[in-house]
Amino acid sequence: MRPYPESSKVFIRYDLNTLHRDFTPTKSDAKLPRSTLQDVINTVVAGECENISEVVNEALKQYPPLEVIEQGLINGMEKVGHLWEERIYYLPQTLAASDTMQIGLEICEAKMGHSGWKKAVVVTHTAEGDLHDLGQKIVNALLSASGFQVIDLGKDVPVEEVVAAVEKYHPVMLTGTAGLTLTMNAFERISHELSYRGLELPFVCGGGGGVTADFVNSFQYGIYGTDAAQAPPMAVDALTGKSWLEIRKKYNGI
Ligand code: B12
Repeated sequence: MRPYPESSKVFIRYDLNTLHRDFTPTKSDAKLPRSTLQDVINTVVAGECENISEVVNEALKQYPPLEVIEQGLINGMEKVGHLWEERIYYLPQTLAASDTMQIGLEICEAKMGHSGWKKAVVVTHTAEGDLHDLGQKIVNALLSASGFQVIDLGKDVPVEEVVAAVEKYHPVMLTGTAGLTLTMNAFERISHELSYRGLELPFVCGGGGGVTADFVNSFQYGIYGTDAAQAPPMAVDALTGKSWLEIRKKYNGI
């Protein structure tokens, strides 16, 4: 029987290798010496869950946890965000990178003893009756990478549960994803409930099926998101005091 070839030569990362980028520091990173932080960045970008504990622990010997989070993990995930926007990375690479970042975050947070470095809370969900949660997972990954605390309610979330989460966590923004024309009406029901309870906040909805700008803009607080990559800048707008109407105008033009 022929022996198996060495695995590193079997699995070639054409996505990364053909880019001729090794994720060495960019201009904005120039102040960073080639360091363990760079290893953290590279490990996140490559989505190497199996290696992240070791490189993060190495980095923690040199840098405080907050720096490992901001300069290493988030920096790496920001690069993944760009690769996603450029359509170089697809779902599997993005989710692998996000999982890798999460493992690193947990190690750093355990060392800090808290997760108080987060900017603000965003609640995300996939509509009641709907299992199409891949868009939401990307939204979660990109928001966490940008320093937001994501309350991930998951998929097929009843309307009342979404409203209760807004009441409980006071997020700066709520997001909804739906893949089915049949389920997207839950967004409208959520909007009515929020309005009834005086809970005013940007409610950014995206997805497939019939989820269109016309539909989302037809209910109060609704802002249409075409791409998960819009979620972090929208949340930053909300955090810096822009109203849902201002954010809607900026992104949907009405
Ligand atoms: C994968 C898939 C499934 C998987 C879902 C797995 C999962 N964990 O998500 C499974 C197998 C479970 C599934 C089941 C069904 N599916 Co299906 N599915 C798909 C498929 C092939 C891909 C959807 C997808 O994940 N796209 C990729 C993600 C990343 O895209 P996305 O969610 O739209 O997110 C992007 C944007 O919309 C945006 N976005 C999304 N949310 C948000 C939020 C914010 C804040 C922002 C800013 C942006 C944003 O950002 C993302 C990109 O960056 C589509 C067909 C297609 N090619 O689209 C059919 C499709 C959605 N499914 C369909 C159907 C009919 C079904 C079933 C009813 C089939 C059946 N008879 O059982 C069931 C329903 C199950 C249920 N109750 O939900 C139809 C829907 C038709 C319609 N108009 O309603 C489609 C369109 C297929 C078709 N052409 O008929 N499906």
